[in-house]
Amino acid sequence: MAVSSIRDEKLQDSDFFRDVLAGLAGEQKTLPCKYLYDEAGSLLFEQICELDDYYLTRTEAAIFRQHITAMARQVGPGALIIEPGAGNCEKVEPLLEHLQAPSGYYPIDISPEILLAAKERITARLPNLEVIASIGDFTQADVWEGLKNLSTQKRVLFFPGSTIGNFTPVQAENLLGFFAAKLGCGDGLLIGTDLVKDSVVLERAYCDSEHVTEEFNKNILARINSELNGNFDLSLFAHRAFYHPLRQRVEMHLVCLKSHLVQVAGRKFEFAEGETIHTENSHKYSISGFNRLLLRAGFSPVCHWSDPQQHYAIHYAQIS
Ligand code: AVI
Repeated sequence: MAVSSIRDEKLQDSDFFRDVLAGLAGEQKTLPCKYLYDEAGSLLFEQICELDDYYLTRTEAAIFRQHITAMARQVGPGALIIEPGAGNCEKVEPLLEHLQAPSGYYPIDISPEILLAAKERITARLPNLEVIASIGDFTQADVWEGLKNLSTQKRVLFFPGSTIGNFTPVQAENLLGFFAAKLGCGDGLLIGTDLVKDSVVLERAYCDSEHVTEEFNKNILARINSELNGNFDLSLFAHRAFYHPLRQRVEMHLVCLKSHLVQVAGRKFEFAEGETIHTENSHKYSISGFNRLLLRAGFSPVCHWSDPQQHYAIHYAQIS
């Protein structure tokens, strides 16, 4: 068999291939936001986190800094901290440092390089802490298997970054329900959410003046071009992000500027002028709205910490 046809077969077997083709075939074209994060997309996201207009990352970090002692007290002694989608594990470090005799740290991530480098860094800083790195997709059952062999007084799931906002409320409820099923009575969840606020502040965060979010959004088309043999002309699409008050979310789209045909993996897709590809939702919650979501998923809300401007919140909830 020729090398190119083996490559094509592999390509057609991938989730990326299936999801992109299905997403572009719909009435409202969509692309799952998880595909924004290839290597280039992840670097652009890191840049977004540093932007003045993108308040989320620095606000969450400030809340952690200010309330870390109270958070550690709430988690309690002897806890095992589990972090799905841990990445470089930087956000959890202050918490690990402040905990009383934690029984271990169990980060889960799809990138072995990033996770193993983080494990080394944490072990050098906290040599008494057992770090058990689990490599894989945190929505899959196998990456949680390692927990069965670990005895602990209490498990606490750490899920910062407002990642939960990128799921629809129904998906978020299912994901939190999946997390709840990994925990037992008295176990906890420490989770970051972006709060509902003035649409001007929200839209500035997702339409930043330095155009990094625009580049991040368009990068998904570049990724399709290089990985799925697409021929998107990036100059024929514009970045658009707006707050939808009824859905309480910022929607990110790519707007087609001129009607034309695009080919992806040999399939043709028609684009009309003004038509959009919906690339991301970023849901915003009130405190009470998120508490209701926690309850539906099987958690009892305990407390939350916020910043003075009420832009962002970190919630602690438990299984009771
Ligand atoms: C990863 N996630 C929480 C970000 C957010 O704010 O929804 C992703 C993002 N999209 C555009 N800017 C940042």
